[in-house]
Amino acid sequence: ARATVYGYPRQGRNRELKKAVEGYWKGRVGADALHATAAGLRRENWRQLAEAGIHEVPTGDFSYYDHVLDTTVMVGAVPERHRAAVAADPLDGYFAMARGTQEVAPLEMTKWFDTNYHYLVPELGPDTVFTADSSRQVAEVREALALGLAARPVLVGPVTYLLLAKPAPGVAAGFDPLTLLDRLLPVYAEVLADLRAAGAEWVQLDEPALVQDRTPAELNAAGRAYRDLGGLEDRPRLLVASYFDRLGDALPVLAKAPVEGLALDFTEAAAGNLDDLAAVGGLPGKRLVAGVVNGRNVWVNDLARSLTTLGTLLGLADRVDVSASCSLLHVPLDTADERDIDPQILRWLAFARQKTAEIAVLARGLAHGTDAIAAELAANRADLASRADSPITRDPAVRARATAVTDADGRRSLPYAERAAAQRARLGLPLLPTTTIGSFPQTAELRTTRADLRAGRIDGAGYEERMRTEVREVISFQEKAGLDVLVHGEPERNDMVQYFAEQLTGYLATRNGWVQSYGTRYVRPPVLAGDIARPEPMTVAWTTYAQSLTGRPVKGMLTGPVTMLAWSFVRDDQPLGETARQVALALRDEVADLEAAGTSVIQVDEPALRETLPLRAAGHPGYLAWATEAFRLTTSGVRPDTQIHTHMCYAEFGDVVQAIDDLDADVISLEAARSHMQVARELAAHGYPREAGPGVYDIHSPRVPDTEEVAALLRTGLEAIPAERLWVNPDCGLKTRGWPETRASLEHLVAAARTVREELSGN
Ligand code: THG
Ligand code: ZN
Repeated sequence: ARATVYGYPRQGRNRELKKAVEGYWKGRVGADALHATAAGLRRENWRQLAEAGIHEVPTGDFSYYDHVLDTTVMVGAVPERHRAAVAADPLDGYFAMARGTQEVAPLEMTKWFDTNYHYLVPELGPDTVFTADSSRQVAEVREALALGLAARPVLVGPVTYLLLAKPAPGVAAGFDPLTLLDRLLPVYAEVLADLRAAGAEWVQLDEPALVQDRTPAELNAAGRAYRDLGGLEDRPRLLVASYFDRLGDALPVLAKAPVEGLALDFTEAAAGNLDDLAAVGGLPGKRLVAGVVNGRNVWVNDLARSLTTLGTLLGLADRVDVSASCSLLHVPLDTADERDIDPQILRWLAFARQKTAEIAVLARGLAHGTDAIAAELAANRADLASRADSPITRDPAVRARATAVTDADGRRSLPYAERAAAQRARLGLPLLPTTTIGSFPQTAELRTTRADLRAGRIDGAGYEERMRTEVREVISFQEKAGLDVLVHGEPERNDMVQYFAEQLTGYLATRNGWVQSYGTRYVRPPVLAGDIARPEPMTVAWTTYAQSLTGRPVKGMLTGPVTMLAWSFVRDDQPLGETARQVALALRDEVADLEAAGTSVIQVDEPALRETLPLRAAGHPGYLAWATEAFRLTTSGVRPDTQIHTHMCYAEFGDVVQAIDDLDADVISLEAARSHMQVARELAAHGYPREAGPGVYDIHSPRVPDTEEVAALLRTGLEAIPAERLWVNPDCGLKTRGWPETRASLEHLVAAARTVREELSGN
């Protein structure tokens, strides 16, 4: 048995790649220096992999920005509007596709399956002409071979590439990119021939799109693709890889295809693959790469259990190799950098570097028997036992409280109509009340202040005073602008998940646990490691300070339990719903403390509710049940006259509108400006009975909308939502914006609300 992985974190230990790429954008780093940094990072990754005992290393998984964009370049599907830039300079053209320029818009970005990685969406149409450019892939194979390593290029497979694409601008929305398969396959054939010539024995084609619900036509296309590619004479051996879920109906299709290997996910997320594989009679004559180490979570593997799975698989394929379930791109690099985490707890965690070691051990165990890895197995058993027995993972008080939760805890004491009357009486807001989503610009000065605190250049008291100054300015601006429901602006928060994770027991924040979110942007997802408790209030002091400065209501701002889970690494030793319930109970206490301190409006954000939907429809009801329960548990303990708001960032939420209704929030704000209030119509069509603020200006761009433009959107909104239930707010938080455009846009927003109020009262 051999050990392998499908991909490794690209950024480098100190995010050297981010620095080099951003330096290149600013003109501070030349192209040669950027290429040299990148080559050095690839070499270091391969060295680490080889040293850890990985026999076959991936190539082509590295990227300056995104591997799907790299695939777009490889198949020559550069959008019309970017062709001139790419022709003038391929590297600058590449970044123009990723980020846009003054003149042209970038490719759209969206989530890579249900991970927190975002890729650039290919734009295709009936006129798309594909041409092969294997240069980058070939060069990386040569680099790895030159180091004496067995190199396996990893490509996005042709079926997944097309299934992830969307119709190019100007192409009919009904255009199905999969109709381009016959044009795309010859290009893949050419790349495969080039890779073989470069010395690659195997090539991996990633087809994660096949783990989603697929139509018979799509499955047929997959069958045809691999019959064609498998039938080529001049090609390396082909390994078709799947991950994130079971292959289901696609398994028999690929098992029959004339390819030499399949890679399957054997973690819990893909439960069913093992039985399905047995049911199709295994993969006689083929290589099976078994993803037994979870590639997207951070827990140490249960080595004994993985060996049992691997042992079962031995009878089902010609040859069984060991891997992670997916690319290690989705986990941080190395636990060795986490000096703030208790060393005992750190032993429960495995980042990319530790996972490669686990894979190598499992491959040795599979090849030579458990005696060959007895020491590793014993140490692993001890680590797993210490986690299972730890008071951190078993807090009796937290567990007793979670067990005692009743349905009544998730229900407001009065129905919406009566709450709305009580809230109207308490808040005394005008028709079409104006508010913002929560954050105000995170200026360079604020970030520097935070860095000063970390570096010890200022103390806690100095930091808090600077933050209070910012809150005073934010409140004063909102009063002058004439907003109705104010916010404190969140200057003290780094990240909307990490900020809370740092204050909750059972949650671990990392120092250097960076994971790529998109391009050069990274997040440090905290780890839900133990039972969750809130030792003391987290936000009350900031909100009450802001409230002390104004007579208008100041909204309390919290991140909801679903988003807390979605943007963290979750426990794998209990159902997600149980973890969500613990987080919800901690947040429920925060809500209660805010209310007791006099807060009349509390917003619980759930931007991740829609994006966390499971990949297959069969998983949706179970997910939505625990997600809704957790949100309601967080928010239902309040008095009828306390108004609960929520916010979601995604415009496409048609498939979760019932769940949004089930949240029973009094007010919801949603992204809507770019779709001209489409969500307002969707809410109306659903019969949504409560208040809503479809965003009236797009905060993703520095453009300032004028008053009449905002007023026009409000009038459109009023066609779907009655004036008594319509709020006026931007699309999303303002933390990425500058002050000048924020000031002007909000002044126009308030003016537009006043104009439309007058129109309503004039009638
Ligand atoms: N927080 C967390 N996860 C998220 C988001 C978030 N996932 C989805 C979405 N938002 C991703 N968006 C971003 C936007 C900006 C950045 C990262 C992800 C970003 N990162 C800084 C960087 O790489 O320079 C680092 C930020 C830091 O210092 O923490 O700008 O909002 N958890
Ligand atoms: Zn948002």
